[in-house]
Amino acid sequence: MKKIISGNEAIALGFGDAGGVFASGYPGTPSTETLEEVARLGDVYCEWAANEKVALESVIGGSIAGGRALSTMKHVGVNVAADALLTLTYTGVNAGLILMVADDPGMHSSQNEQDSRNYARFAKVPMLDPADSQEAYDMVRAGFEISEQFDTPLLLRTTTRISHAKGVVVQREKVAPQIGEWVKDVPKYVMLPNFGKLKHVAVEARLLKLQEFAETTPLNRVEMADTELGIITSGVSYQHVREACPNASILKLGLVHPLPERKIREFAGNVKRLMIVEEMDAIFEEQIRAMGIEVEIGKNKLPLCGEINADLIRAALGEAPTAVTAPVEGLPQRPPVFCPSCAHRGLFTILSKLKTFVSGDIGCYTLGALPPMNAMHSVIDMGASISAAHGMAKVNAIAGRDEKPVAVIGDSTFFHSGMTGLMSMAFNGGNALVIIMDNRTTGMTGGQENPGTGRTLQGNPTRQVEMVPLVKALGIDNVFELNAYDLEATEAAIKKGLETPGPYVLIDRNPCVLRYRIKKPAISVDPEKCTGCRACLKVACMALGLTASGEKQKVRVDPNVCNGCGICTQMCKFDAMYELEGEK
Ligand SMILES: Cc1ncc(C[n+]2csc(CCOP(=O)(O)OP(=O)(O)O)c2C)c(N)n1
Repeated sequence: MKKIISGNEAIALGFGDAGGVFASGYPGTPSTETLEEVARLGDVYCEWAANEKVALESVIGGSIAGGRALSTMKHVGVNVAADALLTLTYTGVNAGLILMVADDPGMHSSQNEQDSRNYARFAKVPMLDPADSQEAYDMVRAGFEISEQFDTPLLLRTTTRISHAKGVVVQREKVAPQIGEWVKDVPKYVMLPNFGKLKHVAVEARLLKLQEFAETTPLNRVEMADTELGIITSGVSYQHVREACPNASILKLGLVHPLPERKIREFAGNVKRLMIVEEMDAIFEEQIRAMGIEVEIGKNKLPLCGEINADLIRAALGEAPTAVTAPVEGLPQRPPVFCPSCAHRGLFTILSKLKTFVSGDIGCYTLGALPPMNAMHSVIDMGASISAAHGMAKVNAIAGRDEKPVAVIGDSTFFHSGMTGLMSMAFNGGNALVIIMDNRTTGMTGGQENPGTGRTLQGNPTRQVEMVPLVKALGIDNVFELNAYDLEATEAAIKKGLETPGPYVLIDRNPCVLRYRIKKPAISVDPEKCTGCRACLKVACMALGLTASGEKQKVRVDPNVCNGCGICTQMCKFDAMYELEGEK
C-alpha cells in the first residue's frame, strides 16, 4: 500500500510494521508527532515519559524483557538521556532498541542547534540518517535488525525537513511482534567496573564489525554519474545535492556512523574533485580528512550554522544562485505572542511591572522574554529556571545584594527536571520565589499529556499529580495558589513571596485555553470613555488594536480573536473596557 506521509509518521508506521512492542518518549519539536502517531496506530503500546532519560531507560527495560522498543525525542533530549545511553552502549540489547532523535538545524523551534551525529561517535553506536519518508520507514526495520545482529542500541536521526516533509511510502509486509525471553544475565546488564571493563573492549570490537558492515550494506550507496565532481552526503542534504548538482556522482550515506572507509576511498579515487555536503558539524569531513583523503569543498565553503540549501551548494561551487522571488519588503512585524486569554499573560504583565530578575525556563511562558513584556532574563535548558535562580540567590547573598530572584516554570517542565532543582533548593536553604504555571498540559509542543493531566498518551484516565502536596514533599513550607487572571492579587502574592525569606512557591492552576478549548465572550470598549492612553496594550494581546481614524486613536478589540479573559480591562483606569453582561 502507498501513503503520502511525513518522516515522523513513517517512523511510527515503520515501528508498527517492524514488530514494535513498546515506545516511550518526551515531546519536543521536530520529533513530537512520531509517538503521537504510534498512539494512533492503536495496536502498539506507547507512553509519554516524564523526561527523556526516563523514556530511554523505560525502553531499555522493554528491550531487556524481549520487546522491540523505540524511544523518541528531540536533539536536546539526548543530553538528558545521555547518562543512560553512554552505558546502554556497553550492555547492548536483548530485543532491538532504537533511539529516534530529531535534530533542528536552523533552530526553527529549539534553543540550540546541536548535531546528534556527535552522539553516535561519542556512544560508539550505529546511526541511520534517512533522506525521505520511505527511508525513514524502511530504516526502522533495518535499524532493529542491525541492533539485534550487533547487540547494540541504534540511533535513528532525522532533521526538521525529514520529520515534517511528506513523501510517498510503500508499506512492507507487517512483522508480527515477537516477545523474546526475559533473561537474567549479570555480566551483560550489571555495569559494575569489572563487567564494564570487558564491555568496553566488546564495544570497540563491535564498532570494527559495524565498520565492515558499513562497507557492504546497501544503506550506503554510490550513484555514479559525471566523474568531474563527487559528493559525499546524507539525510536531507542529499536532496539539496540532487537539486543543485543533478550530474554529479554521489556517495549517499544512510549509515552515517561508523563510516565505510574503503567505500569512501574508492569513491574519492573515481572522481576528480571531492565535495562533502553535511548540515551543521564537519563530522564526515573531519573523519575523511583524517583518512588522508583530499577534500576540495566542505566547511571551507559551506556554513557550520543553519540549514543547507541548493543555493548554498551552488555558491560553494562558484555557481550563480537560482533566480528566486525576492522577499516582499515592509511587511508588518508579527512576533510570537501569548494566545488570547492565556494565563501566562497576566503573570508577565505583573513581572514586567515589578522589574524583578526572572530566571526563565522553556515553554510557552518563554514568550515573556520578548517585548513589550521583557520580563525574563535567562533561559538555558529545561529545568534550569529553579536551579539557576538558586545559584543567583546564593551569589547575591555573598555579594550582600538584597534581591530575591523569581523562577518561572511550566508544569511539564517542572515534572521533567524542575522538581530536583526545587528539592535541592530546599535542601540547601535557598532563597528564590518559584512560580509554577500549571496549565495542565505541555503547551509549547502542542498540548501533550503529562503526569499532571490525568490522561495517558493512549487516552486512558490515570492518576493526576497534585502540585501542592508534591511541592511540600520536596521540602517547601511556603506554597500557595495564585490566579494570574487577577492582576492585583497576583502582584500582591509576588510581592509577599519576594519579601518572605527562603524558598517560596506560587502555583497558578488556570488551564491552557487552547488545549482545553475554553471560550468566553469578547471584551467591549466604550469609545466615549477610552482616552487612547494605551495602558491596556502593555498586556501584548493580539486581540487589541487601534481605531484607524479620528483625532485620537482609541483602542479597539477584535471580537473574533478576544477570548474575554479580562486582563486588559484591569489595566484600564477609565472603565472603558467591560465584559458583555449575561453572555458568560
Ligand atoms: C530537553 C528538552 N526536551 C524537550 C524540549 C521541548 N519542549 C520545550 S518546552 C516543553 C514543555 C512545555 O510545557 P510546560 O512546561 O508545561 O509549559 P507550557 O508550554 O505549557 O506553558 C518541551 C517539551 C526541550 N526544549 N528540551
